[in-house]
Amino acid sequence: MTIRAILHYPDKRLRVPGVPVTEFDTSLGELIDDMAETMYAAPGVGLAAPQIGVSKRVFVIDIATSDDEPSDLRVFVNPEILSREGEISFEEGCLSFPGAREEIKRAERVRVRALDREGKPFELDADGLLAVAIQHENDHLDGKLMVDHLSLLRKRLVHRAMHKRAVASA
Ligand code: GNR
Ligand code: NI
Repeated sequence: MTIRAILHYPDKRLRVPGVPVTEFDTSLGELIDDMAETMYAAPGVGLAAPQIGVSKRVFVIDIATSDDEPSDLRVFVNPEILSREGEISFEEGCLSFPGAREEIKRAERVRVRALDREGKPFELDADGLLAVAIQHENDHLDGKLMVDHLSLLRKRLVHRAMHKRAVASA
């Protein structure tokens, strides 16, 4: 397993929509293992393949963040959000926007259909942080980012903060 480099906004590869997975082979398994390792190392509650420069419809989530909770890795391949209900405002972070935290409105509950790493379909009802994370990761698969949910003012502020950070670390 390998920890992969996480792309930072405004890297253009974050805007490339993922293509559906068609082969459930060992290379998909390796990608998923690398994504999980990269997510845990960051650490983050989720990671989508486009964030490591792989334009495929795959994301991983583990919302068991505290040290005493057992880890609970969930893998979503070719996910589809079937329904959304309610509204929740949540302070989100994104590994592709280091240091940024922004209040974003999402559906409070979602029903999602996806394939697991073997290509077996499953459906899941989620609420709270899991529902927020599913919507956040699903956005990444469409090249959609946190800033796309913000007002023009907040978007500019985040853009400038990320630009400054990139210049400072160059
Ligand atoms: O680590 C992450 N935390 C987080 C917090 C609130 C809402 C969404 C997230 S996802 C983020 C990891 C990430 O960037 N996934 O794409
Ligand atoms: Ni993100």
